[in-house]
Amino acid sequence: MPDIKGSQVRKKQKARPTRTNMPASVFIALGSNLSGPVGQVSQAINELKVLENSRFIAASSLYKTTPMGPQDQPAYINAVVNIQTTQKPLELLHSLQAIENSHDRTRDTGRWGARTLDLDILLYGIERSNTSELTLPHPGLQHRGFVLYPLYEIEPNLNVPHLASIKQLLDQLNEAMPPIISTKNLEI
Ligand code: A4P
Ligand code: MG
Repeated sequence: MPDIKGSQVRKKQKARPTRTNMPASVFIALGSNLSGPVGQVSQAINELKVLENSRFIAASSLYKTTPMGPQDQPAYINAVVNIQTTQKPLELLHSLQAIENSHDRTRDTGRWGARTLDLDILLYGIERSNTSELTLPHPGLQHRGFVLYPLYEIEPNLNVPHLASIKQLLDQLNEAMPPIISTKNLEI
């Protein structure tokens, strides 16, 4: 006699969507202070809109921010994008690095040096990672106004996994909001 009960159970388990195929909500920080930063960030946002196996949810405004780190470098343009993706965390990191490279990103400018385009994964769902290749949530998230303000703009009710609400993080930071760049009438 075939084990009908067992095979039905197995069938049911097979039909159920597995957690690994569920899209994750991901927040990505964009930053640039070289080679036309407004254009660099705007173009990168367009590239994220068509990222493979992903759905674009929202993009913040563009913020003009004072450099963190060495002060003898141009001001930055920063923004945050929210996507849903079925790309796995490391796969996504490599996709973002490929976009950085296509923007002529070099990695020889020293710590916190000027760059054409930086794409950092701030949050990948509630995922935690503690390797040097990928740290999640991004370790700088709660210390950076240029990340928290655009994040707050697109998700004001966000509870930052493993940290606090976005409002609490902004209160703790106690930093003025950087100016928003109007991209109307701008050649980008
Ligand atoms: N890496 C680990 N975790 C992550 C993550 N969550 N997302 C690894 C992305 N990458 C992650 O990155 C260095 C390594 O971090 C990679 O190999 C990756 O595997 P990188 O992009 O090559 O170098 P980086 O960005 O210069 O490094 P770092 O230290 O992350 O710099 P930050 O923290 O991004 O700071 N001032 C203003 N106003 N606005 C800015 O955007 N950005 C920086 C760079 C300095 N000052 C700034 C700004
Ligand atoms: Mg980076």
